[in-house]
Amino acid sequence: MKTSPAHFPKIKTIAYEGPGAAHALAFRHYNPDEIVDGKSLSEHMRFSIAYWHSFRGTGSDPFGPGTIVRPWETGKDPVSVAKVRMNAAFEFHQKIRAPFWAFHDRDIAPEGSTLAQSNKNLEAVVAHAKQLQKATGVKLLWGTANLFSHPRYMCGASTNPDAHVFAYAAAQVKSALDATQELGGENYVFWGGREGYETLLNTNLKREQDHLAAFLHMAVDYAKSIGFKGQFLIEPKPKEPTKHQYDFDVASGIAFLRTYGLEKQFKFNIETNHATLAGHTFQHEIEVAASQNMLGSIDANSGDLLLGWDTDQFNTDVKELTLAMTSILKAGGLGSGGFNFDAKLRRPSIDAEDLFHAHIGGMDAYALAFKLARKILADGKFDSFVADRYASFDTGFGKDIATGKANFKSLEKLVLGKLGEPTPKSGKQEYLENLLNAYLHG
Ligand code: XUL
Ligand code: CO
Repeated sequence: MKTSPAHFPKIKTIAYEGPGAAHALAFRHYNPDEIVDGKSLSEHMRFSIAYWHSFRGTGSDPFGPGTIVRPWETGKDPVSVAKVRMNAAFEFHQKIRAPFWAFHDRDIAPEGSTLAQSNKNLEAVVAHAKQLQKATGVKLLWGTANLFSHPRYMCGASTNPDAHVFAYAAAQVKSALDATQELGGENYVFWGGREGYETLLNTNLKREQDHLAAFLHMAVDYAKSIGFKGQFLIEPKPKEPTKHQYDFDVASGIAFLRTYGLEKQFKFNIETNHATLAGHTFQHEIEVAASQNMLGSIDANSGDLLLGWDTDQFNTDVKELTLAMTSILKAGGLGSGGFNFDAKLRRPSIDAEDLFHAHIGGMDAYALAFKLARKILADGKFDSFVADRYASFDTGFGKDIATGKANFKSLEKLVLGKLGEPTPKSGKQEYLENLLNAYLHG
């Protein structure tokens, strides 16, 4: 299919040139064709581009309007503009060599004055996306519905005190699921949007959580009815836009899903900036999800700890990503998930070229982290240290504790008898931090 005229005429497909690359517009660590364990790096990383940031982001912030003006934002009506914009997006995917994309319904197609009109717009753009996917080989990592921008959702969608808003949101997600299914989406994401509260003075917390669960059950049932085989994902975030979001972090997400019998249908889409907003590290959230076999996908970005809000920056922190990668690889990878760059350009980064620099930086940092994590795991030094640290639970009375054969009385007998006082053992944190630095910096 014809996607010309080229929207990025000055930029060629980004080549892998290795760590000594002479050009800024080249990969230093991400070689999509490199084979690792019988699979290409492209297949391992499953990089995805967030449509909302890269193709709908304008650089606006609470203090001023957008700064980024794209030449492709023209056309006779909003649906035509949406299609041209999408051509630019798929050209970008090909040049940056990202095999997946992710969208909200309202990112790709304009909201109409009625739900029927919005659905019509969405269907028209989805048909266009389907052709572009076929022509380029780019696939859909996940779809989702924007249940937070329109004023009707100011008090939430499924947790809105008005059942009418719940019904509207249900109808919207029904169409978003249809769109995701039509485009072969491998996952469907629920990020809480405004599912939370500003004040308990006007909020029935229990009812809102019950309604959120009812909504998710309806989504699961509908997905089943249309034969959608993708993975459902919850994306936790502790605050912003509401003061308290119900999907606070992975641990509270697990408790919620189990409480309402949804734990078999959902995994987690973990976002770095959301983890740090919750007072956790990125790696912590991954470990908590992995510990319950609920690690699904990653929204790859970072925050700025000095700012303290969801700045959604491209992550170039190799140390943070290497630690995260060790946990992801130990968990067996992301399955149908991927690394979705839910990250946006800084407000003054107004050139089309900046979009390339941003994604090159993110992809290279993740690819390098992947390689370092593989080396760390292959060497096994940290793993054997940790295994040794818990070895007392592998034999004797420790094994009895781990296997449920011990009890307070049997243990008391041991301590009063031959065991006596335990011998303190060092946790060796500084030694381990130095070991990690040796992997990162030689
Ligand atoms: C918001 C956020 C969303 C979700 C999709 O903080 O991360 O963009 O990823 O709704
Ligand atoms: Co996100």
